[in-house]
Amino acid sequence: MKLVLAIVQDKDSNHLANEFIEANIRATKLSSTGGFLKAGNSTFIIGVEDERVEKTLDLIKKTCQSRKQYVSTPMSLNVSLEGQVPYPVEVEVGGATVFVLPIEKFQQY
Ligand code: 2BA
Repeated sequence: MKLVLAIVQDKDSNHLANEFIEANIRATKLSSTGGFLKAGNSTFIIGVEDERVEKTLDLIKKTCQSRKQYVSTPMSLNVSLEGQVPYPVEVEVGGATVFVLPIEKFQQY
């Protein structure tokens, strides 16, 4: 069994949750916040049998789109902008950021 952690954009999260229900893949959706944009996103926790991991990844890949977003200040630059007009910087936010981890034990009580 594997634990799939998938960080997706809020715009795709309801569609993805419905795809999981249809495919009988059990998932928990958490509200999360991106560290860089400090904007809301959704994190799915999915415990899934090894043989269904690829199906899970396929659903995430087909459902989640990458989109461009604009940040009004170059937050990654550690410089003072005093007296300067912030300008929009384009970032490409991925369709999904996915981690697949081994599960040592799975119990339900
Ligand atoms: P955020 O941290 O809000 O990042 C949103 C997008 O901003 C990123 O898209 C990337 O295009 C850009 N970005 C992030 N950090 C940057 C930096 N230091 N300099 C320049 N641009 C930067 P994605 O890479 O597709 O990430 C989407 C969301 O997935 C992230 O939202 C974060 O919540 C999560 N994420 C991405 N990589 C992660 C990782 N290694 N560990 C944990 N969470 C991650």
